Amino acid sequence: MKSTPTTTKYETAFEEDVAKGLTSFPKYLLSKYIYDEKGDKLFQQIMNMPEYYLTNCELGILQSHTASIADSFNSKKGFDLIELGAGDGKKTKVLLKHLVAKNYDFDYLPVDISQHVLDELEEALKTEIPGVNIKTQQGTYFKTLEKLADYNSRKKVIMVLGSNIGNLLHEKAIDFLKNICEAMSKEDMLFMGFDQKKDPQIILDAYNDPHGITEAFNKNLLVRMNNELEADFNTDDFKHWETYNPETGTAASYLVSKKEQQVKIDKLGLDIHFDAWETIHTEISQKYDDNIVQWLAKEAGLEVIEEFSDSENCYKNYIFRRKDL
Ligand code: AVI
Repeated sequence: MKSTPTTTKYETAFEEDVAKGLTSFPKYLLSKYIYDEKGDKLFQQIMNMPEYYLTNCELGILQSHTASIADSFNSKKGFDLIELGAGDGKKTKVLLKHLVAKNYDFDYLPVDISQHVLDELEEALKTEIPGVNIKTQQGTYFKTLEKLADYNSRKKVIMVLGSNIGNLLHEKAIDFLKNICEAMSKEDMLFMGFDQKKDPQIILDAYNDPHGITEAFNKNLLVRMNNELEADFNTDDFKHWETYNPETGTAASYLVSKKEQQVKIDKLGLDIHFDAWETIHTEISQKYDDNIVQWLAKEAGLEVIEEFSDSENCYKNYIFRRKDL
């Protein structure tokens, strides 16, 4: 049965994106919508799972290369450390502790869409690392970057941890890097984490844990549609499925309909038909190697000037500069 939206006017981007994604073929949903309050909590749990090696790998890199990383951040007039997507700051605190202990002259500007996340981070830093001069920035990455482009009295270090770039297709990742590049001056740098290609089984296990946490995280898209769009998805009728293509380095998440079914999304006036075993593509988590990272950098007008990794090259944090200045 054909399913077309009965209305073209949507109140929110979520409504519009859901209507577009579920009336396309093949069906898809955007992974950014996983992150409501429950999705944030599930992602915290994912980061604490042994299978989700990314967090510990990056934490290990920050712990074992703290002094060199801090040194590369520094300049004569000190620096402003701008972190995009600050979260709970667990990994960043390793750097902040060192920077404060060694009396570096810096301000810390965490950027997050959620004021609640920023308030909690500020509160935690007050007691855990009181020497940090924190200036929280609430807003989207792009809006904040535009604003911070004029922040030029001293060196800017833009930091993006967690391999967040991996949730973007290459084309979008280049746009993201270009936006950052445009906000950078000659002396500024970008410090960014990229999960690396590795044994495909390790990657599959990270996104297909036996505890069912990643499954609940993926299915939170269905739960959100039920809660916010008056939909009647039965989460048990969908299977969480993960694939990894070792050639392209792309891990992809799907929700697969276990049977032929009809789902109503009342708020959008939609009746969505699923064939048995039809898919909804929900997320990509791209894995990289040096060649891909250098190519992305070049396309965006950046160049890699240094890299830090763990002993098994499981994960890398690269430092980039603008190439054209
Ligand atoms: C936030 N992002 C980098 C995570 C990732 O690894 O793609 C989200 C995630 N999805 C499933 N597990 C974790």
